[in-house]
Amino acid sequence: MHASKLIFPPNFVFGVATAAYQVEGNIENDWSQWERSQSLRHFAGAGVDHWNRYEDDYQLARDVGAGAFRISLEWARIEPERGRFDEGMLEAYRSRLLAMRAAGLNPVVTLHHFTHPKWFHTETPWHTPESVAAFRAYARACTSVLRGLDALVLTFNEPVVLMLGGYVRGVIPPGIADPNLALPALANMARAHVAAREELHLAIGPVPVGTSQNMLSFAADRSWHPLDHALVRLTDAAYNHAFLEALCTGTLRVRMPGLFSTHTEIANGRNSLDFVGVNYYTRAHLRFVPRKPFFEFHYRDPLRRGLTDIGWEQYPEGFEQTLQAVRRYGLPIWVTENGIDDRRGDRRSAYLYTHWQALLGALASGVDVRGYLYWSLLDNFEWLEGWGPRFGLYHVDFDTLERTPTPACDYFRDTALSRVLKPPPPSRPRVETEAVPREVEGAPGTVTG
Ligand code: IFM
Repeated sequence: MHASKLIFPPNFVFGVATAAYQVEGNIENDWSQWERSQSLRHFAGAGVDHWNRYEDDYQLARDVGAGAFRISLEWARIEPERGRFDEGMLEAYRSRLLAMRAAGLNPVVTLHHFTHPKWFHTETPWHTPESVAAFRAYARACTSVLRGLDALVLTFNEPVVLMLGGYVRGVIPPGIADPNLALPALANMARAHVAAREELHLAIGPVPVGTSQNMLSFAADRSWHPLDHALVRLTDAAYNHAFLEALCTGTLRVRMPGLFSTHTEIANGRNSLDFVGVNYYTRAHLRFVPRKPFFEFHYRDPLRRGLTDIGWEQYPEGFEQTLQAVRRYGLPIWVTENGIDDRRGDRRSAYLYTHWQALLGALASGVDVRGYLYWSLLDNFEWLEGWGPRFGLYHVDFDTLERTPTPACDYFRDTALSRVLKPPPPSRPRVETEAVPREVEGAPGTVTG
């Protein structure tokens, strides 16, 4: 292997990612309301008490050589009633971020990671224009948290996943299953990004503002079938690129024949991204079927690498292809999520190795990737999958909340500090729970089930 494919650039940033509702604990928002109203089997409840243990968790991140830490601000904590901003909460988030900086971690801050205040879906839902003003006001309030912190800011995490889960399948809040409202909702999220960026730039200067895009590698389920290939092209454009393109060109273009299509102007959307956040996990196989929604979605394991515990293919080749594809935007790229759910804790280092190889391949061919944030620092609440999946570099005992390093912690630290990619030592299982790999059908992203 060429030397540059073994060594990370000196300024390359290794870090870890989290999101408020998945770790903080005791948040009252649209999702907690949804858990109760739908009688879901899983409740986020006390989370993993990151709210109280944040300083220890920053130290855990430092212990694995991380130089950046991604959190999200919980809108419901900051604006529990429409128009009433909780100053104490804004100060609490600010002092957390100052502590993060003091611990030697660069803050990466998401303003919106799937959840909303309880009032949002009844008063200003995403498919109405009022949503944009509501998000603008929230972002304006957040400027007092972010001032002078030199943070990277992500307006939205995975807006397309939210649109599909919340507005097409109706399995997550707001629980609407109406494709006619889905694209207006997505267009307003694009407008809300623009509005939030304007507020941030106005109040605190040219802070870099991006979004995190869930990006899947897609393959034709039947390599000989032209309609499966057509589906791959259309879905790649709609799922992976339409939102990013809207923020680069100023037009949201989506075309999924028979399902939905739009060509919508996003005022001031052109050049409204400062960097692209890529969340990459896996590959999906698409198969055309002659009835709505005209496709089936499968996770398969043709290369016999073993599906992950929740049934995703390990496909690092798709990571490199994804990074290459994002190059088209001519913007710096941050990997804002990548990781594996690994209950036994013996596959994570190998997953990291193969995905870092892919990342180095992209870097060596000139793709401008600035950093890599592992999802996640800690085992956490995985939305509709609840407490089953374990993505954490640190294992969390959900009864005692004790954090224990998985074998991948040493490997992560060695690589982050040396910047040299070496194969990991073989990992022994951390715990003896056996997970049975399976083939899974469904829709993208665990948040949609
Ligand atoms: O846990 C989620 C995260 O909230 C968004 N991206 C995918 C992760 C793993 O499913």
